[in-house]
Amino acid sequence: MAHSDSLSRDADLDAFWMPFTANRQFKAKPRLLARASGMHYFTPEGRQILDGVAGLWCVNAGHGRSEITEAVARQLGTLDFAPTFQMAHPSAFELATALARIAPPGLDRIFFTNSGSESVDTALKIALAYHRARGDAARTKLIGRERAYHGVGFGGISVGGIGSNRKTWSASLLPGVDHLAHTHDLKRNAFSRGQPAHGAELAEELERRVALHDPSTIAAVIVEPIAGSTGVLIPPRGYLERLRQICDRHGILLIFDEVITGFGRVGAPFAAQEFGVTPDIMTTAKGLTNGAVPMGAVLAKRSIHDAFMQGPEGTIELFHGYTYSAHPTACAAALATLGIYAREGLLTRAKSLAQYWEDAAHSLRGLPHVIDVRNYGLILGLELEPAAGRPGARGYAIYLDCFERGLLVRQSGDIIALSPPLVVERPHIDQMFGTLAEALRNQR
Ligand code: PXG
Repeated sequence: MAHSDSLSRDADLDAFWMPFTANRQFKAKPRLLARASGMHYFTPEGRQILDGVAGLWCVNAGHGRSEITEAVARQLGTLDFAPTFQMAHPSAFELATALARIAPPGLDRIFFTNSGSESVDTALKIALAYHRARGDAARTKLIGRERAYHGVGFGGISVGGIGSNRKTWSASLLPGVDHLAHTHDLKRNAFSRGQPAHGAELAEELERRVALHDPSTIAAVIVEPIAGSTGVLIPPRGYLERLRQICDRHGILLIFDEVITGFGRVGAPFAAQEFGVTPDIMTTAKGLTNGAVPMGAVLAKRSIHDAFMQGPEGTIELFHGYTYSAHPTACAAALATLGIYAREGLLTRAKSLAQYWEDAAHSLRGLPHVIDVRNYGLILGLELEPAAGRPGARGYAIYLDCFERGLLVRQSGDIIALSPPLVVERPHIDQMFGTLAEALRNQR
């Protein structure tokens, strides 16, 4: 066994304070991943695990892509780091140009970050600064949505709609934030295939928030086109279109957080294109580099960017950026990734598999505890009846059982999500739903 495959004698489990993890539970019975290739992870013992979630919704081209490895190695050997403050390096421009080419119409000005959380905070800051740059400085309010996940920065948790976050850090959230209702409605929409039929009217809530606060005070609305982390909530038909109309009516910017829906997950490069609704600003990360190197990008309409390009030429127009914005290694990984997506047609491949995926998903209907199956592109949300008095326990049991059976899924409370690499083949899909069915039957 290679040294790096397993824990060395010098490493114990205590020092690493793990993110979004039940640390004590994990450390009592750790699950380690040592290698990955194509559709699979391998444990240190060599057990093969089918990756049902593209790592964490990010490895869209599958694991171990040599094109990315080689591009990163080449870049590190040529230019390991270059500042992008007041200077730059060529691949930053190449990547921005390549991204603009696959972006929704007009979103061709690109700001680089290192993660989804940074993309969200960057987008919110751009929105606020944009209104100010145009002399509309009273627009300071932001509107998010219940059950939204926008990463972990203070901006992101403020517009996010996760109760526990808002409780723990309640005194430190951004002021002037309001939330729309979420769109999850099992009574009317359970077992929908694709976009649910009911709930477009929930967008009218925005009109009410606007009336309450006065339109002249609202800077932006941020939503995930499909909410991922909080359990795969697919937008009702007509909902996003109505949000767009209301924002237009009142001069409010619409931000789509496409950190998980971007880069082919829904069958088009971005959900904006798939749903035919163009936001003013879009946040991305994850699939941008196939998860190989941390990187995010915020795509803004040219008119938003141009509003900043005024005043004396020597002024810094947007006082914002990260040491690692457009890091050369990340740019190299992203360019190689976009090359793979283009050559292999991965940004639209989900569309050709979506029907097969949907039929396989809905075969779970009727199995023990299943109260909803929902799907879009290559995404599954499987909702289970919570065990009495033990919310989340059933979801965790299924997650563990699947892992034992050689399938990696994501669990959020009693909801299980799948979002495989976009190179998935039909036999993998059969295996995923077969394993899930066994795990469900195995539950009491
Ligand atoms: N926005 C959205 C919509 C996300 O899904 C972020 C922002 C933050 O990205 P970073 O790169 O800062 O983590 C995310 C992250 C899950 C899961 O299990 C989802 C995310 C992260 C971890 C787990 O669904 N999404």
